Amino acid sequence: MSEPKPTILKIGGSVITDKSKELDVQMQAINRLAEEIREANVQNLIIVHGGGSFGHHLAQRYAITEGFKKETQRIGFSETHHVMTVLNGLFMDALIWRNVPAVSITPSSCIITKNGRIQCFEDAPLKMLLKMGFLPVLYGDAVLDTKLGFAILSGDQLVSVLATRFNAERIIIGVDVDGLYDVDPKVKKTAKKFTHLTLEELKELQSKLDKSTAWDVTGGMFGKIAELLPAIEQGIPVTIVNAAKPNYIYKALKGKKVKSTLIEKE
Ligand code: IP8
Repeated sequence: MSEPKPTILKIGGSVITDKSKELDVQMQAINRLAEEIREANVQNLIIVHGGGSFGHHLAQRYAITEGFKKETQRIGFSETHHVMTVLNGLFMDALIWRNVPAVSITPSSCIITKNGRIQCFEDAPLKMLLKMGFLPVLYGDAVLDTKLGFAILSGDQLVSVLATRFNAERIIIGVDVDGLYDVDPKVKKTAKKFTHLTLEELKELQSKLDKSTAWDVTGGMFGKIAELLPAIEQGIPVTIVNAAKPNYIYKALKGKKVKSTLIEKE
């Protein structure tokens, strides 16, 4: 019998934290999302969340993405990883208190990167958790790197690797806007949202997408999309949906109609 195909849900750091303020958690959003995830009750679900104002500020302050260059960065690596475990703990609390059998997987304990790209990933515990009906939860993290000493692993790279490795059924990306736009809709009111894109259309668009966002060391919307290309190429559909709006994630998980952008291979 073939392995069941998982659904991969990414919750952006901009939804569960206020990215403009350091270490500012949005507990209301975390609780609401935990409720929606419980209600949707999707089997074979894997969740990945981002760093928001927990990981990104510290990663930037200590230049963690540049790798280990000076002694003062050592405590910075520890701090960046630690605050991610704190944010993850708050998310886990919200899920487990609602009777969701979620189990946290610490990326820095099972993944090593090479120049920022995943080189080795011990995924046996994750596979077994899924098999046993648990909901594994991972996150963007500060990880060890064979070339740089250490690096930042974005939740989006993790999503893409999980999806391609486990041949996911679908990917749902929860962000703080209604989908993928031609320009940043928070800056330009006239921004145009895409409802459906093929891989070819997406590639054409890529050069025009928003390349950076303040406080995001892993590349904002542009980085997100670039990371997802291998999964889309493998035929895994990606839905980009607003996780900051009540019930959008619930509807996306249930496969119901919701304002979003769907990206498919063809
Ligand atoms: O928010 C980055 O993960 P992302 C995590 O998914 C850190 O890009 C530690 C900055």
